Amino acid sequence: MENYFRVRGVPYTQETMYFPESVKQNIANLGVAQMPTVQLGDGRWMTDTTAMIQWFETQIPEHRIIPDDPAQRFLCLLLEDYADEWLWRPAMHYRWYYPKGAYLLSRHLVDELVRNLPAPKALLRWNLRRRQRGGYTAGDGVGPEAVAGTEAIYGRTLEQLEHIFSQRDFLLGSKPSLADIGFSGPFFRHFAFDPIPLEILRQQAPATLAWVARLWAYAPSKGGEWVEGIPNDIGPILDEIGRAYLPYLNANVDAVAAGKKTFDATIDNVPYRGARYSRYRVWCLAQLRAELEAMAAPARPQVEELLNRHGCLDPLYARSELPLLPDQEAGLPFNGSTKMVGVNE
Ligand SMILES: N[C@@H](CCC(=O)N[C@@H](CS)C(=O)NCC(=O)O)C(=O)O
Repeated sequence: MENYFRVRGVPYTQETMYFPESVKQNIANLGVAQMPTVQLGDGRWMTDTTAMIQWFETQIPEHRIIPDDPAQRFLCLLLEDYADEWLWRPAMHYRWYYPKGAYLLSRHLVDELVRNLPAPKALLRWNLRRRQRGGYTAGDGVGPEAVAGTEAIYGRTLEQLEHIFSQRDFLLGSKPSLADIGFSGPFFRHFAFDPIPLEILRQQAPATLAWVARLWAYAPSKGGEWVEGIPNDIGPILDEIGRAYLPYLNANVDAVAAGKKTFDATIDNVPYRGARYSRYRVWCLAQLRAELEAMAAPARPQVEELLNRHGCLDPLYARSELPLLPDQEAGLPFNGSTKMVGVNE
């Protein structure tokens, strides 16, 4: 969200959320407790980066980061969703699995987020490590047999991005798009911040590390252009989405439809055991379909051909019924109905 505000030249101040006060405040203001939240100058509260960015795009027409070209627009939305909802998995893994990350980040987060709880800091840190592993790594499908496969996602991502950022400054050209902002989610505060993935990034993908900083330093006055159409070197990311992310979304749809709060799924040969179901991610899949269906000819058949070439079209439509709640997420970005994973249900 900060990268978005900087790229768009939106002035903001950052404030810490405190546990447990901010959780109560979030629920009262927004219906869900998650970060980041944004308070507008008129006092209104907002949640969910994806929905907030789309809302800000409608409010500030000049220098939009969602392209008008329908194929590029769809690509941006797909890459944003993938980076936000799937690359987050290796990001959480690296942060909480290895003691080096878990000790550093539990110290950092407890020092920053907890001020009034009358408990020893060491206990709070231990409890946070337990909570995060139980909610987001081992307790969200990444058991011992999924560790190597989860780390391989990061390795391939670095190869894909390094190739791109050795050729040009941003994913679609010489200025950022929503796709860059989506990838900044896992990169800016996770891969380029946490000790283990940062060391890998430094050694294996220096051009990608430079992109993290370049995005942070971008301002609308710097200008730039997008290329025409979809660059071929995005293809390997689309292959990955077709092989892994969309099949995961389908396994999640099956779990939500069956009311199974945890599920097992082998995705791209990686056995995830006891992954948490996510109602929010059913909505993500529905949004991607709706975007494609809203596209007119000739863009739609061209995009479908591209998706098909990279194994994304079949898994996008592999489930006929999506088990959405009535009006699910209709209140976003001013009111949320579900959290990212099912920890509030
Ligand atoms: N879809 C939301 C997800 C936000 C989210 O889940 N944020 C995490 C921290 S990065 C969170 O607040 N988790 C709440 C918790 O652990 O209880 C978005 O993109 O804003």
